[in-house]
Amino acid sequence: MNLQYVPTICPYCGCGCGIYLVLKDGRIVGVEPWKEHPVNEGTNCPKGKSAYKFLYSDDRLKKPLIRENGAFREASWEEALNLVAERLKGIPPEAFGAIASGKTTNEESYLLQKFARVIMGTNNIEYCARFCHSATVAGLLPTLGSGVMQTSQVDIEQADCILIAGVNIKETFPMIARRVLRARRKGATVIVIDPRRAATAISLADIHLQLEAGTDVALINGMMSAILAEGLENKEFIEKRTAGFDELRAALTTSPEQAAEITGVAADKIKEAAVAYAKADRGCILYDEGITQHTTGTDNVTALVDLALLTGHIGKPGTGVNSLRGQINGEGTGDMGCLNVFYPGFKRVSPESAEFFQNAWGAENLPTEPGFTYLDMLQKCKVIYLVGANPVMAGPDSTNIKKALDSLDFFVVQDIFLTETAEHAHVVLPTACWVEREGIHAWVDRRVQKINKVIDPPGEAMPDWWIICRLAEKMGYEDKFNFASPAEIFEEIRGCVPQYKGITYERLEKKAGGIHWPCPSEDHPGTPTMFVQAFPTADSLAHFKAVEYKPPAELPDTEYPDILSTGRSLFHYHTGTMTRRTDTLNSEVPECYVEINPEDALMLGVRSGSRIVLETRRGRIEVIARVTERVPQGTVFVPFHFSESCANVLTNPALDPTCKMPEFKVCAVKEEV
Ligand SMILES: Nc1nc2c(c(=O)[nH]1)N[C@H]1C(S)=C(S)[C@@H](COP(=O)(O)OP(=O)(O)OC[C@H]3O[C@@H](n4cnc5c(=O)[nH]c(N)nc54)[C@H](O)[C@@H]3O)O[C@H]1N2
Ligand SMILES: Nc1nc2c(c(=O)[nH]1)N[C@H]1C(S)=C(S)[C@@H](COP(=O)(O)OP(=O)(O)OC[C@H]3O[C@@H](n4cnc5c(=O)[nH]c(N)nc54)[C@H](O)[C@@H]3O)O[C@H]1N2
Ligand code: SF4
Ligand SMILES: [Mo]
Repeated sequence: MNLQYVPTICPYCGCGCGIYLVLKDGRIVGVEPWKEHPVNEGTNCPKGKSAYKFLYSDDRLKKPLIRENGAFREASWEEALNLVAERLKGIPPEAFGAIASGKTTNEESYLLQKFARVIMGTNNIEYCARFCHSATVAGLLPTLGSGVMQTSQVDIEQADCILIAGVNIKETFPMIARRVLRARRKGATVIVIDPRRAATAISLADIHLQLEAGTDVALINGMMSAILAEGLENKEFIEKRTAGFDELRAALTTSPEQAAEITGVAADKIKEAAVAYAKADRGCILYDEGITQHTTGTDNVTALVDLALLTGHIGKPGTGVNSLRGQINGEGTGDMGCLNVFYPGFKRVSPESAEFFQNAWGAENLPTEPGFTYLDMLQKCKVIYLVGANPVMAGPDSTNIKKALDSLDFFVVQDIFLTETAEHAHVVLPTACWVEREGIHAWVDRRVQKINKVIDPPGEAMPDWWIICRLAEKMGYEDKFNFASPAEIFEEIRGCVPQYKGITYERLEKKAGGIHWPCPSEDHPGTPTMFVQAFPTADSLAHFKAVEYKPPAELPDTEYPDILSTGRSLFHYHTGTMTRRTDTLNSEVPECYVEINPEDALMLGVRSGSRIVLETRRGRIEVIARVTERVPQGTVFVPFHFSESCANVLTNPALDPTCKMPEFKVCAVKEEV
């Protein structure tokens, strides 16, 4: 027996935990802890412990598929790529769209945007960040100049007050929850803002502000009024490092009492939380989808920025307004320019950026106007090339998304499984993933780490980077996609993305836990904490921006009397393509469920385990009831991990007007038995 232990990084959430894969005769048979890895120090959540199982699923895609007479047939790479290249040639820029992935490596994401821009001439390139952190970018860029997480997750331990807004870290960022617990043991106060009493509120909160869904702006404005009333604002910080304070103060009319009326949280509790955060030496805000996934997502994020600026809790380790990007490459794919308004390195789409990349790539006529956003692309483009996303389950109002996909002239999907989305494709291309190829990713705290190739992909599956290069070749662009390895692609990235300039494969091999970008030179240690000296704005200052409370787009009425909220469970990941194929995880939560409050359950006459129908203006699904006090009366919660009873049949596609984020977290619903 030949056992090998190979270190790598977990394929799931944004924490980026180290694990050891155990190989027996070249096959992965288990996972062991990696004790020296600084993110997790040997602990892993259940997903990490069974991380490799999906790789060996019998239904991995092993050959390209071409749709013929309504059914898929297997094809050779040569035939499939020739067909795709043929169909893409001559498509006008505005008719083509590319959807990138939070799962592919930086090298692969970079190539896909280069394909869209250089070959197809369009900025129609998007990825799941539109449904995740578009509100962060829209909220943080004008105020702070950058939309990234500002402290290393490790340094959260240094905070003495942690405000957790709309993120259930105990289930979704378990290693960050571990840091919060350690900080709390050292005396930190933990405030949780969440309409649900989910695992995080139960296990970590000293103060739980259980607000009505969608009322965060009112709550935070109320907290700021309380801080000003007590004179607890950080005058020195405001004076030296910010602009616009007087305007904020003038606009701030919501008292804690008025906030209490809107949010349902007692005014005293709002004041208590505000004072605890303001008095802290290091206050740390952690937020995620409960803040961003609203028609007011941009405003919610902006209000949190105002709160951090008012108290000066920004620019030191263990402080900041920290957006938690949840995918293995949620940060990196954005860094690589897979957004309709950004070239790589967050260079905003403009004639100057186009010129910069024309020089870098030896390309001509790069697009200078923003492309369509994700949902617009699905509606307006005729041809879509989608790499590693599952919008039929992850997009709002999925019935409408299926319709849009079925009306495309040509649809190519590149995935590891025949997903709910791939079912609608004309051509499906089988890819390698995770440890079947090498490359780098950027995790939640801009932590860049490298994943090495450990095993071969199944059948004829090939890495995403290889597929994109071959396709570019067939389109006549071999010279610009002439890469023999991810290492060669990364060298090009280092040349045109300044944040990554000092990071090399060799450095990453040597340093467990990787390097935080920005890293401008090879002797630079990386940057765990942002904004220490200055903000990356035109005047180096942070800018206050007052926002006013606006209600969600669709509130309960007599026909649909309750609120539906959607989100995640510890044991599953997103649309479940990987976790539903992992026996140890799927057996914990084998099917879709709805959390319903005991009072509501009593009125309906249901118990845990009963089947109930949920209906919204978009559609109906049947699910198993979980009667629990995790949700307040009048609110039900459904995870979006399951193909049967897909939560997104129900959700409202209403968008934030600034960032086009759908309102996944609030719509009106009725329950029936
Ligand atoms: N197990 C697991 N972990 C994951 C993922 C996964 O699918 N499974 N996905 C990863 C990804 S990509 C992401 S983006 C993150 C997401 O991580 P989270 O944001 O933690 O995920 P959600 O379950 O969507 O939970 C958001 C929380 O916001 C609360 N909330 C709902 N509405 C409101 C509101 O109006 N105001 C406030 N303040 N809170 C509200 C919900 O009750 C819920 O507790 O998780 C990452 N980690
Ligand atoms: N109702 C509701 N909807 C939501 C949310 C919510 O809270 N509520 N959250 C939103 C958020 S935050 C996010 S981030 C999105 C996620 O939305 P998506 O990113 O669309 O969902 P995933 O299931 O992560 O899809 C990733 C796909 O990539 C495939 N894959 C894995 N590895 C590789 C690889 O190496 N290469 C390729 N080509 N493919 C690979 C997987 O099989 C899977 O099909 O969902 C959003 N949708
Ligand atoms: S916390 Fe995230 S990265 Fe760590 S083992 Fe769990 S899913 Fe993997
Ligand atoms: Mo996400």
